[in-house]
Amino acid sequence: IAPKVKVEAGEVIFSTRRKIDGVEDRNLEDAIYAFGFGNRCSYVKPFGAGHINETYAVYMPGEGGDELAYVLQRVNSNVFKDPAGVMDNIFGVTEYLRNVIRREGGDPDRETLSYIKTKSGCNYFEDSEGEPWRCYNFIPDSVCYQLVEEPEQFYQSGSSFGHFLKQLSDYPASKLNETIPDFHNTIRRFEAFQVALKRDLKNRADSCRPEIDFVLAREKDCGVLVHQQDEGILPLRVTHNDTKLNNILFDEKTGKGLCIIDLDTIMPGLAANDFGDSIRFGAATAEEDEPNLDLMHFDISLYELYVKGYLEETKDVLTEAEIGSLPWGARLMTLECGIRFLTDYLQGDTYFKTDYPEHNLIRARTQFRLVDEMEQQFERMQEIVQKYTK
Ligand code: ADP
Ligand code: GN1
Ligand code: MG
Repeated sequence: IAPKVKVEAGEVIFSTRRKIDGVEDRNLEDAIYAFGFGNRCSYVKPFGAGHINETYAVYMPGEGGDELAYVLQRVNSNVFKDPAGVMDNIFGVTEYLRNVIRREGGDPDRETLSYIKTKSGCNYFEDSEGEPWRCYNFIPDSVCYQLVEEPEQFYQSGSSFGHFLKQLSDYPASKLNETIPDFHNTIRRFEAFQVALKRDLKNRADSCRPEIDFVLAREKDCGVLVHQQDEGILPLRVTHNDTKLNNILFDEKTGKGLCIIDLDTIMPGLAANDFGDSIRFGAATAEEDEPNLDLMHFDISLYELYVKGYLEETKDVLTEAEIGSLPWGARLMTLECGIRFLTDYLQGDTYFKTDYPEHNLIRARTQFRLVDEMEQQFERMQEIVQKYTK
């Protein structure tokens, strides 16, 4: 049984009531004032477990004491070179979603994020070092998980991401900025890996020969979906592109999928990639950075639950070719993510946040373990998709 791994807030790092020893972040403080919380804010804690942005929980005085009221994020400008473009996408998509949710009879304040403008009316704040900050309302009575705790959660996750695809199916894709070019172009990811390997900047290649060989043996696989996209067999849709379990909030009371978060990478993309990224992260028996590979397996029963939830929502929207491409999405998003971790390891950890020198290598290994097991069970994975298409 998987351990409970809810996402919790850390220690107080900023407070308007007392000085916090050893922590001073003028930019964080400036951001708090820029969004108008100023002295009203009680305190701030680091929050979340994303690999890219810095996330903070902002507490305000409430009726029953201090309450987590806002989520404040410093956007990683090394990853997102055009923060204004990112924020345009986010404001555009969330405003659109609010209307869709209203029409569905849902609650737009809970089922999508409500971003807040700065006091001067901008959709983000640029600090003294030029780094972008943005802010949204925390959704009360919601939880976020690093691992599937109850299998039902993964069914909910499939259903939510499937529903999200449907909600955005008429969103004008031409309005979207491509926030990270070629984000899920697996061929380009393979090429970037080859460059990193050739340069071997940190002399790390010798420490990961089996992993390097694993990737090199799968060069052809990298083109499977990209070619189908180029040939027009697979259509582009508005996709989320980062559909990890920890990018969805669950309703604490009902346990149902509530709100999709982390909208930075919403771009035109393939349905198979969104499906696949969810499987990569959620249909696994251990966390992405589990050092003990014996604990890491692809759980095909979780896969089946996700397929069920996802196809219940999307089977009348997706084309036959798209449905057929879903199992490949799982294999390739897992392979691609492993390639990205390994590339970052070879380059010296400049992209993903790491806690220790081998962190990216450990992550790459878990992904390749999953790929290996998916390859072995691929026929079964395809049968399961067919089963829920009828
Ligand atoms: P990143 O790009 O760094 O992943 P996210 O927008 O996904 O940024 O936020 C980082 C993490 O913060 C999420 O994975 C989640 O753990 C946590 N988080 C963000 N918003 C909430 C929320 N409203 N409730 C609970 N956790 C949240
Ligand atoms: C990053 O930001 P976060 O932690 O949700 C990454 C994803 C990877 C994921 C691996 C913008 O997601 O593409 O799949 O880490 N996001 C970006 O855990 O690169
Ligand atoms: Mg995230």
